[in-house]
Amino acid sequence: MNFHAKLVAAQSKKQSVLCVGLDPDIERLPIHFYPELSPTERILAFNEAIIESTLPFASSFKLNFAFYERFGTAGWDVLERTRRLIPADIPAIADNKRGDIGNSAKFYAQSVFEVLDFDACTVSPYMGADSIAPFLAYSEKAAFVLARTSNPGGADLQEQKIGEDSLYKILVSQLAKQANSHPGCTALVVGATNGSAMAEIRKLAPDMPFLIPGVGAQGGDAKTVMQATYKGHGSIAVNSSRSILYASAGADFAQKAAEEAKKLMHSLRP
Ligand code: NUP
Repeated sequence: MNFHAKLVAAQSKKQSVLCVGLDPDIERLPIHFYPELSPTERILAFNEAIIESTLPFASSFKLNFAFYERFGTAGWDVLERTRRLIPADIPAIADNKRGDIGNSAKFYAQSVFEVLDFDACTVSPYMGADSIAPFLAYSEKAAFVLARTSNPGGADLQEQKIGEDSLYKILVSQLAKQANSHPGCTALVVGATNGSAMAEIRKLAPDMPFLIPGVGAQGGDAKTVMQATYKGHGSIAVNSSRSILYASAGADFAQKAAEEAKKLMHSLRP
């Protein structure tokens, strides 16, 4: 089953577009949670508790590699073990933002899709089509291309005008055309913090799946996201990390994470 079919199946089963972000920040872990363990083993135990408690409400999980790579080999090990904790029928998305010449990109693709066995990953479009192509060569997987990001600096380049159009619109138009030859594989990252950009991108790419981060800690609004982008099961995966992971700093963190995930899931219904 390819990434998109898996996402459609998980979203229709759970009636949820919520993607729980596993971005564990050791400084924010509950202080009394396994204090005897090493930082990376504490992170693994934390992730396990979060996956278990939020699973009823999550139709995908996303791991941002920064939160693991910062610990070197021990962090990489916990990344691999966390990925294996995600059930096989739930899409696992790697947020690793790759983008390099084709000859190098093919090994980044091999790493994330074959070695780590993620169902999808994020890629930066700055180096052009040949830097993304090695990811699209995996017909069972998907590449989410950064289109209009949620951060304040996202406007610096993405909103630059080239002729009549902004750079991000030119990018999306090009990708939407090529998406037909890679159905379900070419997807977009669209930040939740910019309502008009979300709507513009949906117009240009009516059939492409969107990964939408920025709801929760970054202030994106669930209702605006749904109105601007939702087109049925598999059309969007809405990510939130900090608002769920750190809903409580106490012993009840897993329960509070589940409550927050449930609340967000309900606010993301059409
Ligand atoms: O445009 C983007 N905005 C964004 O926040 C693209 C991303 N990949 N992200 C990632 O989504 C970010 O790096 C983090 O992993 C997650 C959002 O986390 P939070 O703001 O919900 O805690």
